Amino acid sequence: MKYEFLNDTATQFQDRVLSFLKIADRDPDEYDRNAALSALRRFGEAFDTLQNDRILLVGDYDCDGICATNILVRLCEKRGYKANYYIPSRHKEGYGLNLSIVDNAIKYGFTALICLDNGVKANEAVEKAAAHGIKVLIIDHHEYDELPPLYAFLHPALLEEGYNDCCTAGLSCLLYDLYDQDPVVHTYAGLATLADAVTVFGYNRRLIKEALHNLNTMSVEPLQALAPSSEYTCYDLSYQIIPKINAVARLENGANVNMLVKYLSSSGSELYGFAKQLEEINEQRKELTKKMLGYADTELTGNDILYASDSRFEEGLCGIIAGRMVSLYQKPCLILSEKDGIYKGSARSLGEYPFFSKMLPIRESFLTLGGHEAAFGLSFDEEHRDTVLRYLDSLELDYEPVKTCLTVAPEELTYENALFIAGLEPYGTGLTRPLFALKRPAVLREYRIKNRYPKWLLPGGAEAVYFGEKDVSSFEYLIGHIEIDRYHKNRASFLVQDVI
Ligand SMILES: [Mn+2]
Repeated sequence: MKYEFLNDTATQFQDRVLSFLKIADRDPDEYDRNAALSALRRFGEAFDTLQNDRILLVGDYDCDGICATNILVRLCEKRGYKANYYIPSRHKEGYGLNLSIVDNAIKYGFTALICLDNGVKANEAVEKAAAHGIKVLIIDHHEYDELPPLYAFLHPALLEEGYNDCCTAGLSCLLYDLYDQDPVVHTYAGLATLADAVTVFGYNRRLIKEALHNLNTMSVEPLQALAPSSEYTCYDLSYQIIPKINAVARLENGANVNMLVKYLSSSGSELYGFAKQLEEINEQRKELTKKMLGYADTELTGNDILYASDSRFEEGLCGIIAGRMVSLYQKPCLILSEKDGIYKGSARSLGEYPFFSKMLPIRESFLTLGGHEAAFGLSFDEEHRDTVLRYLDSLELDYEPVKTCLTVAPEELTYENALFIAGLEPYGTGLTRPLFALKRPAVLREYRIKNRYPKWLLPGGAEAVYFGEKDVSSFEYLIGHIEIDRYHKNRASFLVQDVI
């Protein structure tokens, strides 16, 4: 990893951070609370006409899709609508609305379909439903080209600035708000906003903050049961709650994802039964991830692009494994699970390397190919295996990632500055936690955590800790984040990410 330093010691620390994050003159919380949102209102008017319909909500199996479906279930209940929901199985059916769901909707007499977090790519299924007189409504934030005529359509691209990067649960929350305010709905929308890695500005930022506030001040049991905490932060959502929700669809033999929609509306002993099950599924997911990391590490091959293919890879975990391999080897990576002559894989890029675009010259070789530069999925059959792998071997990584960091002096590692950095949360897409470079400081004392990881006590009282594997006997800079010390609440701590 290459680093670039921003050195501007003349400016005061906090101003330096604001300009480094490019929010010196842009308030990330700012958005127009009174925006007209006419696309939302039009959708609401169409939704108002469904009182005599039999509605089928078709969601997606990830956290955003599940939360959006739960929000629509709540809204339909509130309005007295007759609605059922269905989340297709990732393994048996794949993502989104398909022809067999439409056939069943026709068979069982549904008269309206609302696709949540899917639908903009399901033209054939949508057209079939419409041809049978079913009203099709879509709430989705995935990119789309051309759409067949729809009964109603809600997409962030149709909304004003500050709202135009909402995830599906965020859009569903806006719809719910047209009728009533419910903090639980806002909490789920905030959770999904973080889970879907949409930008953390404007309305998205408000939702994430509301979610944290609600979790800290009221009962939102289905989430609190997954991660008990006395003070919820984004960390709890991203690393404790969201993975447990997403784990269900990742495992082929986990559980039916539809249970999650119900879980988010459950209470009492039913809730704790579900929560226990989610806990177990997540443990299984972790166990399997560990095994797969082992396989990947021994089987990884390739030149500048790394890849591994194995029948023991669980399809739903390939993305996680690819991501870990990228950070380990600093090269783009593709992990393929092989089953009955079909290869299904998840790819993760390195930094800004346009991995997805590099696949386009051989797109004819793929059965499916979809996603974006940083992360995408693909599949191909045995017949195209050699073409694809040889093509990967031929690619050159004509790119080296550079991370920019702000230099910081040891005396600036104060509690006040750590509080300031924490006060700018939530960090995420578009506003990444600032990275600092600390020139090798004078050290008062060095300890080892678990006899292994170094911890340095610095003259100002702050501590620096490093959980990495690099040799620390000689280095020039510590690269890392400034945080509030988790154990001594009135101290700053420097969480080292790299030593150079
Ligand atoms: Mn989504």
